[in-house]
Amino acid sequence: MLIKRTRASDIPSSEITSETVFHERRTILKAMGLGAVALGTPIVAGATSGERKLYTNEVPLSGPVWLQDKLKTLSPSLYSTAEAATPFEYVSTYNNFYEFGTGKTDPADNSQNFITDPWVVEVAGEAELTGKYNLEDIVNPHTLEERVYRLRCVEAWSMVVPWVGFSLADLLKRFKPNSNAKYVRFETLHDPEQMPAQASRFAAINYPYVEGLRIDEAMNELAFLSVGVYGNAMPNQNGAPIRLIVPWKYGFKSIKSIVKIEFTKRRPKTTWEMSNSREYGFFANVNPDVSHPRWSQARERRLPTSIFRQNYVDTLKFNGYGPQVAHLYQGMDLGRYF
Ligand SMILES: Nc1nc2c(c(=O)[nH]1)N[C@H]1C(S)=C(S)[C@@H](COP(=O)(O)O)O[C@H]1N2
Ligand SMILES: [Mo]
Repeated sequence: MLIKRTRASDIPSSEITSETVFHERRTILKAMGLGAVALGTPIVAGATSGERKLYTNEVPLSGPVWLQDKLKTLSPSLYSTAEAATPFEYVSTYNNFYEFGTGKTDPADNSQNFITDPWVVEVAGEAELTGKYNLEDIVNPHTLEERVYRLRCVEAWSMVVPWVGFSLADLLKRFKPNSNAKYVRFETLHDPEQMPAQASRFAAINYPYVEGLRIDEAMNELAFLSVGVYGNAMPNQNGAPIRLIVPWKYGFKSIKSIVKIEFTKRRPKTTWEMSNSREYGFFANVNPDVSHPRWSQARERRLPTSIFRQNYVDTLKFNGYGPQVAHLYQGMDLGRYF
């Protein structure tokens, strides 16, 4: 269940895990010797009753020092689902990141030397402020929060992931988009020396990977830029150092390892649409009533699964985020604009 929309300022202070409590919790777990053994086990340890809980995989903080400092002030979000998160070991080993290979374990296997620091993001197009910014300058003005969101892949599997990040709208507003800014286009790094699939003549899709949102979708409170999972920096295979999360849309909209954000007049051509527009649309809203041409979208396999227990659950329209986003599509034929 998604907690009803509430202004951040309305969160009772008793529900916010203070920095001190967060530190204490890490310290307590270390003292209990849980540091190593707990790897892969989500410890949802609220320090005292009434505290909202943060997920951690209980390994030392990683990433650049400025990010480690910000991670220490991570706070929970009212937009988090109360469903249990998929264990870190699945979140970080069952991935789609075609730049590193099309197999589910390829990204984890092939991205370990991927260099994500320093990292530059270009902001371009229809806005008052544009330019190239170090990742630190992109992230620093924002408070990091944990958003536990469902992620529903178009391939009909899903996970629940405790992302770390901040509101996309809050970032976009800093650049003062003008009235021509009708869409936002995102681009992944193109670096064939680091991303082996980009060097292949038989690539499954065109690179760089491109995604886009209508400006009102991008400004929706649920659209999120993520720099980590499980209280820590983003694993390379999950799209380090910064990626998009659009929880009401199929996973392919949630573009990884972003190097460019552009405000555009026209709807951008997106990677999967270009690859096969009959099967993958621009909108890609999760919808159990609109089948993929080759399979039903009515249900999904919630990870972790095993051959003995496939763990099917019903797919929800807008992935269950209808109360926050259904108004964006009022009057639209979702079967046509899939
Ligand atoms: N650049 C890039 N972004 C991408 C992809 C990709 O192949 N390349 N795969 C997408 C798909 S299909 C899904 S389901 C999610 C998977 O995110 P995860 O591996 O962190 O679960 O990333 C999306 N973002
Ligand atoms: Mo996906």
